Amino acid sequence: MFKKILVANRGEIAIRVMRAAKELGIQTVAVYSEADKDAPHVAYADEAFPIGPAQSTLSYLHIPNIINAAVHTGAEAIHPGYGFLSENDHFARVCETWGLVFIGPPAEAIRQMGIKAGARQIMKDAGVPVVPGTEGTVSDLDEAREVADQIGYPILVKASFGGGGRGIRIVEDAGGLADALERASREAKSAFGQGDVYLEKYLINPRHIEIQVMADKEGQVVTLGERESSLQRRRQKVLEEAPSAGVTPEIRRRMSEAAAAAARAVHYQSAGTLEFLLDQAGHFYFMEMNTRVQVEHPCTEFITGIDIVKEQIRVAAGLPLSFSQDDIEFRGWSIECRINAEDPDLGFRPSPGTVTTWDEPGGPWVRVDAAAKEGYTVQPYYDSLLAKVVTWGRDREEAIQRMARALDEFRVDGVKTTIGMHQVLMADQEFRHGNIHINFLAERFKGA
Ligand code: MV4
Repeated sequence: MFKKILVANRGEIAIRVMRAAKELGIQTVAVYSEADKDAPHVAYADEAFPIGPAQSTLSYLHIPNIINAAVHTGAEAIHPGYGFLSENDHFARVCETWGLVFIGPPAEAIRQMGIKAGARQIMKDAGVPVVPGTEGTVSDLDEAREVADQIGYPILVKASFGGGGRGIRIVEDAGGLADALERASREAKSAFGQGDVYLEKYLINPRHIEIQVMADKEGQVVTLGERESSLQRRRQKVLEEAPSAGVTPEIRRRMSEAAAAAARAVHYQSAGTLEFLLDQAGHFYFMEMNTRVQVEHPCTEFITGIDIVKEQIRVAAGLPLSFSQDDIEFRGWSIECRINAEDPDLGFRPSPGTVTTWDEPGGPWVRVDAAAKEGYTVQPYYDSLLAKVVTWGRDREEAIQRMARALDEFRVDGVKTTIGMHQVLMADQEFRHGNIHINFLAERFKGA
């Protein structure tokens, strides 16, 4: 096992990773920008190393500074967390060059899944259902017209490179196709430096379901069930849960099989997530693979009892997963609410400032992963996630009641937060019935 690892991230996920390291008896190195000298992740670490100015391109995204920190402190491996360098295959390769272990999948698996049109083809070849659409990228307007006529409108134009909803256009009819292709391609080119696009049939009000997978160097691939993350606004996830109220045991079995086949197809290692869209008829389609640990991994940890980050570190050190598929039993229900420093009255604009009151919820089956406290200043440079409140219950109803109770206990002053929005959601009848889909929040909370 490693003696010392470096965590190339900040905030709650940096602390989450260091907690796993500590339980494994591993020393931790934090890195920090000039804005983060007094940040909680720095205080938590055994040692800390500065990596540059506040702006993340010059610090948390600056590969030479991070490699230098690892070499200088004698760390043997680097955990990238989520965001920042976590899905950068170039970074994974540079780590290798310097004799550092990247705690994540092989660089080649990251690269393959980063090219969305290519990932679609790999999945198709592996027998994983994909949304009807083009074979690879669109080469010209004639081809696009032909495919679109075949699959029927509405269709989506998607950028092959990048993600996060950039470079996506809905096309209602043949008249809008040329313009959408042009705009999506231009947007992708300016955002990701690459303008390739592909077409998919546009699914109406599907659920967004993802399967957690883990794999080790011995080729063992296990699946840890699904999470539902349909509740998003402007492509930002707001609330996740595991399992999903829309997934039957039969769908779960078939989706898990598809996810395992997908992971095998790219010789996956470490933790990863296969994203699917599930339509109202119960058909599911591969959308993307996330080759990192996700924000919402605690929901899966609650219903399986598996520490996903500890397993990532084990696998990176060359050890087998500590459990097999037969050991996995799902128990109860888990919900995660993302508490952001945002102002609901200003269209959820980020609300930086200094936290003057911080009273976290506690009690049975409530987990709070946070990196804020009294006196902590929310920086404008980074994302606005303040805390994740995660609850477990024997069933969905109990997990929701417990979340409502936990949210009521949570007191934050000094910055505006999304706690109130979650309280409204917990009381919403449609949500309580589990009748949700990817457009639910936009429809239910117009302007919210
Ligand atoms: C889709 C879709 C409907 N049909 N693809 C949005 C982000 C990107 N990664 C994929 N996205 C979507 N792809 C087809 N063929 C709807 C969305 C989508 C969405 C997906 C998951 C969660 C929230 C969403 C919100 C709007 C649109």
